[in-house]
Amino acid sequence: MNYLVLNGPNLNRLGKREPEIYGSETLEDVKHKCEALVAQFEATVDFRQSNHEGQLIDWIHEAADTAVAGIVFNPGAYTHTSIALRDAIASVNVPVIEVHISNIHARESFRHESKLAAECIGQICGLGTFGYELALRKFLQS
Ligand code: CA2
Repeated sequence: MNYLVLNGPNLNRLGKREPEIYGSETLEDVKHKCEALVAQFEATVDFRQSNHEGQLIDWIHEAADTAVAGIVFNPGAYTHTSIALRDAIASVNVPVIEVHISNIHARESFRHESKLAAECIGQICGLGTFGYELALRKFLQS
């Protein structure tokens, strides 16, 4: 089985600023933890980040065409704005779990709504980077 972990805009800055909100791990640290987890199940993971909406859409389409078994998606601020990403998720037959490091419901009101969550099988937020591992574990046990 192969899984895809997608990260949206500014998440390449993880661990460099705002540790009180996002913790001190870098995205590279999260990548290594995800790789170590799936290896225990003899699965693989592609861990990617882009600051560009169109690139994220192309990767979601590619996942469908390459039989990826599940997508863990932290869409960053596109969560709250992007109908195009919502349509991309709806256009593929690949289960998606939305993950947020912070508790978006305990932050500014503009972060409370997700345009994407209704097209995902579930949403994890507020559990730090552990949310990525939880989402992968859900796929691995399916
Ligand atoms: O909590 C999350 O994972 C978010 O998806 C992170 C996004 C934010 O817009 C969402 O509302 C919630 C922001 C990602 C930017 O990451 C930073 C990392 C380090 C320093 C500053 C921003």
